[in-house]
Amino acid sequence: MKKVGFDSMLFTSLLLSLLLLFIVQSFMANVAFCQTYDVNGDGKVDILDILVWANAFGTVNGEEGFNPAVDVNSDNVIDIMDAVLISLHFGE
Ligand SMILES: [Ca+2]
Ligand SMILES: [Ca+2]
Repeated sequence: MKKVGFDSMLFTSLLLSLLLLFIVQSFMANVAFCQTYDVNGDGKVDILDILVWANAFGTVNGEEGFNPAVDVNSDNVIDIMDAVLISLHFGE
Protein backbone atom coordinates (compact mmCIF):
# COMPACT_ATOMS: atom_id res chain seq x y z
CA MET A 1 0.00 0.00 0.00
CA LYS A 2 2.87 2.37 0.79
CA LYS A 3 4.28 1.82 -2.67
CA VAL A 4 0.96 2.90 -4.24
CA GLY A 5 1.08 6.12 -2.17
CA PHE A 6 4.58 6.86 -3.35
CA ASP A 7 3.64 6.20 -6.97
CA SER A 8 0.65 8.53 -6.85
CA MET A 9 2.82 11.23 -5.29
CA LEU A 10 5.39 10.74 -8.05
CA PHE A 11 2.61 10.87 -10.61
CA THR A 12 1.28 14.12 -9.12
CA SER A 13 4.77 15.63 -9.18
CA LEU A 14 5.18 14.60 -12.79
CA LEU A 15 1.82 16.16 -13.70
CA LEU A 16 2.73 19.41 -11.94
CA SER A 17 6.08 19.50 -13.74
CA LEU A 18 4.38 18.99 -17.08
CA LEU A 19 1.84 21.72 -16.27
CA LEU A 20 4.65 24.11 -15.33
CA LEU A 21 6.53 23.27 -18.53
CA PHE A 22 3.34 23.83 -20.51
CA ILE A 23 2.78 27.24 -18.88
CA VAL A 24 6.37 28.33 -19.57
CA GLN A 25 6.10 27.16 -23.18
CA SER A 26 2.82 29.03 -23.56
CA PHE A 27 4.39 32.26 -22.36
CA MET A 28 7.36 31.84 -24.67
CA ALA A 29 5.03 31.15 -27.60
CA ASN A 30 3.19 34.35 -26.77
CA VAL A 31 6.34 36.42 -26.82
CA ALA A 32 7.27 34.91 -30.18
CA PHE A 33 3.88 35.53 -31.80
CA CYS A 34 3.13 38.92 -30.18
CA GLN A 35 -0.48 37.79 -29.90
CA THR A 36 -3.07 40.36 -28.88
CA TYR A 37 -5.23 39.55 -25.86
CA ASP A 38 -7.97 41.92 -26.96
CA VAL A 39 -9.64 39.07 -28.82
CA ASN A 40 -12.82 40.97 -29.77
CA GLY A 41 -10.81 44.00 -30.93
CA ASP A 42 -12.64 46.67 -28.90
CA GLY A 43 -9.43 48.21 -27.56
CA LYS A 44 -9.30 46.69 -24.08
CA VAL A 45 -8.98 43.31 -22.41
CA ASP A 46 -12.07 42.71 -20.29
CA ILE A 47 -14.86 40.27 -19.49
CA LEU A 48 -16.17 40.46 -23.07
CA ASP A 49 -12.95 38.88 -24.27
CA ILE A 50 -13.46 36.07 -21.76
CA LEU A 51 -16.99 35.61 -23.13
CA VAL A 52 -15.59 35.28 -26.65
CA TRP A 53 -13.17 32.69 -25.26
CA ALA A 54 -16.03 30.85 -23.51
CA ASN A 55 -17.95 30.56 -26.80
CA ALA A 56 -15.01 28.78 -28.41
CA PHE A 57 -13.89 26.81 -25.34
CA GLY A 58 -13.11 23.14 -26.01
CA THR A 59 -12.73 23.46 -29.78
CA VAL A 60 -9.66 22.59 -31.81
CA ASN A 61 -8.46 24.12 -35.06
CA GLY A 62 -10.69 22.97 -37.92
CA GLU A 63 -13.73 22.33 -35.75
CA GLU A 64 -16.91 24.34 -35.97
CA GLY A 65 -16.78 27.17 -33.41
CA PHE A 66 -12.99 27.40 -33.33
CA ASN A 67 -11.90 31.04 -33.12
CA PRO A 68 -8.19 31.57 -33.93
CA ALA A 69 -8.28 35.01 -32.25
CA VAL A 70 -8.98 33.33 -28.90
CA ASP A 71 -6.18 30.79 -29.31
CA VAL A 72 -3.74 33.25 -27.79
CA ASN A 73 -1.01 30.66 -27.19
CA SER A 74 -1.33 29.38 -30.78
CA ASP A 75 -1.52 25.69 -29.87
CA ASN A 76 -4.64 25.14 -32.04
CA VAL A 77 -6.77 24.31 -28.99
CA ILE A 78 -9.10 26.65 -27.10
CA ASP A 79 -8.58 25.60 -23.52
CA ILE A 80 -8.11 27.00 -20.02
CA MET A 81 -4.57 28.18 -20.84
CA ASP A 82 -5.96 30.72 -23.29
CA ALA A 83 -8.31 32.07 -20.61
CA VAL A 84 -5.42 32.27 -18.14
CA LEU A 85 -3.32 34.25 -20.62
CA ILE A 86 -6.20 36.61 -21.46
CA SER A 87 -6.89 37.06 -17.73
CA LEU A 88 -3.25 37.98 -17.08
CA HIS A 89 -3.74 40.98 -19.40
CA PHE A 90 -7.12 41.93 -17.97
CA GLY A 91 -7.68 45.70 -18.01
CA GLU A 92 -5.01 46.48 -20.60
CA1 LIG B 1 -11.77 43.36 -25.81
CA1 LIG C 1 -4.74 27.66 -27.12
